[in-house]
Amino acid sequence: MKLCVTGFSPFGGEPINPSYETVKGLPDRIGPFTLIKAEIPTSFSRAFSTLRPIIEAQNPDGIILLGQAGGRTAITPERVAINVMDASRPDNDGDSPSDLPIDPLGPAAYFSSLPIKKMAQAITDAGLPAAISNTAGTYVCNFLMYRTLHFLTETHRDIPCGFIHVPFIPEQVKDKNAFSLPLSHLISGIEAAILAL
Ligand code: PCA
Repeated sequence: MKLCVTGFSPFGGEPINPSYETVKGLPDRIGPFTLIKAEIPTSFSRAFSTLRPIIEAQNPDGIILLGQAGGRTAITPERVAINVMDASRPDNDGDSPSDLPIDPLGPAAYFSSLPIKKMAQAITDAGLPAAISNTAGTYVCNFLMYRTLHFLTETHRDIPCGFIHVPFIPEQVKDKNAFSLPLSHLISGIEAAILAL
């Protein structure tokens, strides 16, 4: 079985994005899954156009999208993506949509189709902090989760798909007063979540 796991490119002046660092650090096989790894640009216009051909070419059996949520104190499976783009800072192409729908004809929201409670429990059982998040924000991460779930629905691909936000790693917080988790912990937390799928 194939599992597509993605992380984002660095944004907001950060030199790295812990979500893609985590993706790179995951083994190529986890349980029954062979991983298909990809880096997604932190860009409203290019994020889904990067992921879509991968889904079409690979027909994965599941999709886990990862992103950075600096300031969060746990690995957080997201419950829902909403049909809103409202950027508080420009994306990597300088776009900052304000109060716009992702798809004017789309539903207000899509729920994650990952077993988020089971995944959060598996991360906790691995000795790491986890919590369900009820908002993926209104920036590029929420956008990618919404667009991907919308595409899977429209193309009748009935596969589990959702988003997990990860905190900063220690290298990023030397000049900030913010929570971080070592990259090795992010990797083992996400590995535990994948095994719970
Ligand atoms: N986090 C941002 C976008 C890219 C990322 O890693 C977000 O939460 O929207």
